[in-house]
Amino acid sequence: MATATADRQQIQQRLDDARARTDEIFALLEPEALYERPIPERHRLIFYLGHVEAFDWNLIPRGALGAPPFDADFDRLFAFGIDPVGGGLPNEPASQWPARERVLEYNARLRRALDDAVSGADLEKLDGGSRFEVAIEHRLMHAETLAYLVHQLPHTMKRRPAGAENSGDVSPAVIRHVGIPAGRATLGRSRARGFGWDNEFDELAVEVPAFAIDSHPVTNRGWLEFLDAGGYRERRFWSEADWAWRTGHGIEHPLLWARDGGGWHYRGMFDDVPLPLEHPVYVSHAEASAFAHWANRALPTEAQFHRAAYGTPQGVEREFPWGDEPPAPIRGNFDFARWDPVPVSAHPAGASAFGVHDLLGNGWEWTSTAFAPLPGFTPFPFYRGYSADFFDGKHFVIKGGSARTAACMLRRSFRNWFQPHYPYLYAKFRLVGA
Ligand code: AVJ
Ligand code: FE
Repeated sequence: MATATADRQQIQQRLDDARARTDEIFALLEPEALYERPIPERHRLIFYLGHVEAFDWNLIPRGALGAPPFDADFDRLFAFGIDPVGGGLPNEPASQWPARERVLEYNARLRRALDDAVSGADLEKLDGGSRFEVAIEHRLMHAETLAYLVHQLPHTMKRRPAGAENSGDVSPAVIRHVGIPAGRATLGRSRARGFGWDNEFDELAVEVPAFAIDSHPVTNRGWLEFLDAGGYRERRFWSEADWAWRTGHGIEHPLLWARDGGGWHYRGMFDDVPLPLEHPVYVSHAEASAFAHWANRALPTEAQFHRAAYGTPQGVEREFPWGDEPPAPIRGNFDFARWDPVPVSAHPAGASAFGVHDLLGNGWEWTSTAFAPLPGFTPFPFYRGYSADFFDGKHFVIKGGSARTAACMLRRSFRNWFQPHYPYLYAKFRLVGA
């Protein structure tokens, strides 16, 4: 009984912390910015303001405890986000969305009602607490996806929090090809190990043949070489679909690069700075694949990423690249540490047993693996489409995490995915092959 109360208090605390993370993002915005649509494939920002609350209500009080709708119209309006495949972009006018004040009021009342409803509830009814984990991690994922949406707004629409300066450059990292001997990589998660999303189950051991992988991800400096070699102009480096995307959208450089008289700049969250050459380059899967063709190498598979990150010369596998200790700031640029990347060599204490750096944090890493279920996949009965809607061969697995990824989602089994022509997320890459 006492433990149940302690568990619930701890869960309430984690929910409150997650709420503070989404509140923090909205607090950056000038009020009118809420009606902007910074990314054509996503909703206007006002949607997300209501979404993280409506989702929680639909999932917990309404979905598990028999509560009525909180506000039937808003509960439905804010229920689900979008990820259109192959066109079909939203184009409704901003005036179609409710006023900011009404959404803020819905949110404040909903949070109070939700906290009341769950305070006396039986954890059994909440699928042993899984629904809380889903609510908390769903919100934390939105704290990250909101960050890259807000990243696209002009600097004049946001207020810079204290301590958000961009990090300066350091001496160039020496990028080596690290040889990884053949061995086992354990993907996924066993059901005995506690909460994971549907796509993390079951555990799957894969024998990975020997391969070589870069010690660090590709930097802005490395990308300049590709660009200067005509990387965006040479048809032969690109697959047919990727070339159509590149030419159709007139893409000639990474999304966050801007040319400005004197040279290249990086468009940071709050300001523009001369291109930081030692930072990882953030690019789409299509651009990363073209770079790999140019270099005569390849993107790692999901299993190769695991092997390089969690394998050891002794054969045991570890929980994190650096060992089994939980994530801490010296290990990498994650858990909301910053708003922008840092040099790829900034966290030697985060290197894997094989000496591979910057694997967790500082940008997710693209793999060549299409997002698909592991054997034993079962959708959550209360959220059937979370992963299953995206097993379409049109999304690729990303691993690792960014500066805006919460520590709880740095677990080894966590899998994330995006379309290859979606350049907005904080994603870097590294190459494998001789
Ligand atoms: C798992 C990050 C790809 O943002 O589309 C949020 C997470 N799903 N609400 C996304 C998600 C539903 C999802 N990703
Ligand atoms: Fe969502």
